[in-house]
Amino acid sequence: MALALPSGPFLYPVLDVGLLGGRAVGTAVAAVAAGGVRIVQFRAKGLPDRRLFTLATEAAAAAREAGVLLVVNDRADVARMLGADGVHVGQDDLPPREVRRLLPSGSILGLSTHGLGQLDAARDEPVDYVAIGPVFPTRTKADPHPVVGLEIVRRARQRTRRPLVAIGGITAENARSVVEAGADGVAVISALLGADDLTEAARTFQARLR
Ligand code: 3NM
Repeated sequence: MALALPSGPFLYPVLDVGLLGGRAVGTAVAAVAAGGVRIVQFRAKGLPDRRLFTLATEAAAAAREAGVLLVVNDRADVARMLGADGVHVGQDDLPPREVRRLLPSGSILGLSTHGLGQLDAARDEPVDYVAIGPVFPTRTKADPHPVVGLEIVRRARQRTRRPLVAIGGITAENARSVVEAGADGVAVISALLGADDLTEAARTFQARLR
């Protein structure tokens, strides 16, 4: 059975293990789940594989326990080993078509895009959602693409019927504008992980989305 993305505007925390501020990744998964989140992404860049695998295992156990969907950034191999619910790939990662072949049927596959050209190019890719960003300036990515802004989110909405996830600089304050521009979901790193209370931050975010 195909796994379904959350319905209605959804918050999609990207749990970057380099930015957890001393929290264990499993604790972070449980905390956002307690705040009502239905889907999380595990992201680890630049770690040795064995360490990445250990952390991803923790995240997967916590996600299963909390009943939230777990998407693994980039690493289809790790997602498969852990029986995760999906994979998110970027433009420079393995091609979605090949990743799809590695995953159990029904898995969630997402693809990052950074403008309308890439969005159009993704039309025939076997993905379940497309992400677009950065919508606003972000300091989280070392070398971010140019900001696309809300207008590109609006135009992206008109060009695809696929679920659209916006990312980059999204906060509880601006999240509503992103949904009004047409995003189905908002993927967020620093505005969540920078909060002292992740559960409360997730709740506040979601209240603003609805
Ligand atoms: N991808 P924050 S922007 C991981 O544009 C990532 O595809 C982006 O972090 C893209 O919520 C980004 O802290 C960073 O701005 C998002």
